Amino acid sequence: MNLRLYSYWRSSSAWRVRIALGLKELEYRYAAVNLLEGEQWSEAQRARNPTHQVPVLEVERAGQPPLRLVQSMAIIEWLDEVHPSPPLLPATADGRARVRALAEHVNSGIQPLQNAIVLKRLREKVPGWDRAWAQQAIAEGLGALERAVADGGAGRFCHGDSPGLADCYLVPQLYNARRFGLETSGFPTLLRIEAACAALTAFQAAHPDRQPDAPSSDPATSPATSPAAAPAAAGRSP
Ligand SMILES: N[C@@H](CCC(=O)N[C@@H](CS)C(=O)NCC(=O)O)C(=O)O
Repeated sequence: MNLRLYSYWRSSSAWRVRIALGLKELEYRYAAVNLLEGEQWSEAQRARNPTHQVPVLEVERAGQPPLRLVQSMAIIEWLDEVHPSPPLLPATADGRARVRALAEHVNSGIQPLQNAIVLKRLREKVPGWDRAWAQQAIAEGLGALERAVADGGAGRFCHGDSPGLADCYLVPQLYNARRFGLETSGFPTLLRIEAACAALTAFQAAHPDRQPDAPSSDPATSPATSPAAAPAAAGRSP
């Protein structure tokens, strides 16, 4: 099976999938879609994903037509079903519901309110208002997430002592908070978990600065890439 991830270095949604691929130690090719230069609006990207967004995970399997997976949640759950070890979801239905709720809290409750297209439209309507809007959405969202994570289910990570689905969503969202100039010290549980994640190779390798399309990327330490057609690459960190 060959995997190719259409990604953008700073896309928090693609970053979630990069973390999951790393935790599963799956090799993949990295194909950059430059969102800043509008490459998402190409016909090729529309064919991959009708919403034009990243991430898209392309799966090639012998004797089967290529599979294109979209939406980080669906992609990560697919990875977890097809490559169950290590599991990214808990063994119990109760645990899975908790972890999915935490991840959804970011996926549908925070990130869509601060993504680039929403902020662009806000800027067009009320010039200069987009940053304050994003700050408020993230601050309120992370405040609720802090309370939800600290409900007793957290261990070293969002759920217990192994990294999982919710951690894939938490770490990129904290990065986005800082991008928008938000003070994060009011979220001590989230910061403690972020520090535990940062110690893991999978999270380090998935960081935006380590991606081949990052402006300061070091080719020696990032997966190989090319726009849309990449040579060999590895989700595993070096
Ligand atoms: N719910 C989607 C969100 C995907 C999303 O918002 N992708 C953004 C980047 S983080 C994107 O491709 N934006 C296109 C643009 O900015 O024009 C997912 O989890 O995959």
